[in-house]
Amino acid sequence: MKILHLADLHLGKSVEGLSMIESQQHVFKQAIKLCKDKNIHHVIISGDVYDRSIPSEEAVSLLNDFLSTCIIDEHIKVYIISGNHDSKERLSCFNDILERQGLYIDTHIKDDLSMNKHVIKEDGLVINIYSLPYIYPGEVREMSNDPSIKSFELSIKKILDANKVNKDEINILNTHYFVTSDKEPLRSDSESKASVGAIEQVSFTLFDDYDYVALGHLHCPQHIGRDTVRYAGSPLRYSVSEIEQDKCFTVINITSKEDIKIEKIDINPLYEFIYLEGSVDELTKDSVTKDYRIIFFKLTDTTHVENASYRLKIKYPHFVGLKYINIKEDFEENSSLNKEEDFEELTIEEQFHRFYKFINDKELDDLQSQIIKEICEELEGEE
Ligand SMILES: [Mn+2]
Repeated sequence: MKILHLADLHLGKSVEGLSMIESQQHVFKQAIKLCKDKNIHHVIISGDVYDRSIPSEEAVSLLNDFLSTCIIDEHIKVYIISGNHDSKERLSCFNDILERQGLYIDTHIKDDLSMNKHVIKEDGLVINIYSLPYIYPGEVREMSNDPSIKSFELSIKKILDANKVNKDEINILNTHYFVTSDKEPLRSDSESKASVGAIEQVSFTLFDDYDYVALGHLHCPQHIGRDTVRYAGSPLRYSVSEIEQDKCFTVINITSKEDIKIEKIDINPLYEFIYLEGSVDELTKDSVTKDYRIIFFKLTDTTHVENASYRLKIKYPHFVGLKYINIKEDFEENSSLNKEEDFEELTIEEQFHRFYKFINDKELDDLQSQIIKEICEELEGEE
């Protein structure tokens, strides 16, 4: 029995102004082909289906295409929970009709804290999929009338304690939280930083009763604590910090309660996401243009280059950003230069030397020093 685990689709997302919708469509095509090739009839999506609580029309239409192909054409059942980026109401409308077709979208737990449970009976196995969508501790505190619930950890423990699982059956939990072990998890800049902090950390040991924990939230595919507590990760690189991360489809292969194996299958992105390093002149020298790469430039120029973005954009249409690696960009915020006590006492020439070194992390060369000397002398002559 196989299940495809997906998460953090962030449909409708743009990366530095470039829409990811075609790339996301390309991922869905591969997902459907994978299900057909491997005879997979169940797909779990662990939250952050959309990038925003009010998704764009094209994002809604893309999800509709994917779900109808799965459910109507391929008879694949789909189990979705909401993440912190999703609107509970917008994601779960028409639920009663959809469940009859094999689409289960859970955005709430019940008032008595019980989670929705979906039972799969296949290949002689009974598998329960429990849905625990992203819920704030305050909501659980109110529902349970328990003022002691002040953290995510306590709120999740409260919910899990209210749901007794049958340990003779195979139990899967589909959820979307910042789950950690004693090892630091791999993080990305495209995760919402406001919602990934110490107060949100939940220990993987809370989920010991579940044979597989399908996680969403962190964008790097990885297991937490044990092999079967797992972030599927986002299917695409959504920020420069993810350039090095290999994105994959996670397939759960269940033979028995004791035998659950994970298979990771590479996702082929429509656009590769890479760094290119060099000066603006070097990077725009050749006539070859590489269209199918999203590029973030690390510019080696030591001064800001006029029209750099424009020149790069002409050659590299999917250019998403640049950084001058040899120039300090943050000197205004962290400037200590004019706070230096003796700075005001220096001559203009000395001040310039110090300023140049502060910005460029090196001294003026002989020719530059000579030019500055002459300019300063000229200025002094005018006074
Ligand atoms: Mn996410």
